[in-house]
Amino acid sequence: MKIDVITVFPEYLAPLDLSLIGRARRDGIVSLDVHDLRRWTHDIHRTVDDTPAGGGAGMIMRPEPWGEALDALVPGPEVPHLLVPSPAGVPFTQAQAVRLAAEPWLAFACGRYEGIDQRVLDAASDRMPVTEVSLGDYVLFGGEVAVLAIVEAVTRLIPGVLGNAASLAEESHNDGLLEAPSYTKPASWDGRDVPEVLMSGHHARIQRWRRDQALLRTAQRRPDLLAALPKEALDRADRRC
Ligand code: 6GU
Repeated sequence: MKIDVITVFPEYLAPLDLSLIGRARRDGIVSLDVHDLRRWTHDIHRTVDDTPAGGGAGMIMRPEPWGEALDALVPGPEVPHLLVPSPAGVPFTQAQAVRLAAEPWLAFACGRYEGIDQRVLDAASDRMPVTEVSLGDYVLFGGEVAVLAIVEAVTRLIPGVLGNAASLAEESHNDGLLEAPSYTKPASWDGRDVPEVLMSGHHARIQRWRRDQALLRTAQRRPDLLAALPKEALDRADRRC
């Protein structure tokens, strides 16, 4: 997968050299380039923002550097899926991460200040898919932290990036539920024991316990997820829980 990130703070993306994503890049599974938007400015101050049309607080990113950046990075005929992190975007979910993991090329446009002039996204939409995505209902200074999160969520789904593919199947959100709590050794720590069922070696009972814990957790913490489950997703034992 090819990934391009356009930002006025390239250093913010430095963590993408680390850990499993760094290894995927060195292994050639992911090719990731971070571009400084100011490369496409021409004035002495390398200006990227200006006051909002119609008035109001904050600054908006001017369209010209963005237009030049996208022209330079996307000469065609192939085009990336352009993702624009924004608190006004559609919620980023595991389902979307799964879809994006199958794409050959992603580009991220990181807005700062109060966002990017809408004409940039409208013009880009004429030649490539564009999606504004939000991490959740809170406001960050800019899109860079969202790119770190999205790139991590997407690249770990690419075959060969994660060591153990089985852990993907068993994690939170895969079946629409939050994952059950997990434990390791020692069996007793500081007066607290690992739940006895997990020490039983009884695979079916363990599976049932984990499923019940997932249902309980999801009901307590994310009733919206439970309500969204299709009816067929719950078996008879689930309903007793
Ligand atoms: Cl994707 N961007 C910004 N700037 N703020 C956010 C966000 C994204 N998601 C939640 N808050």
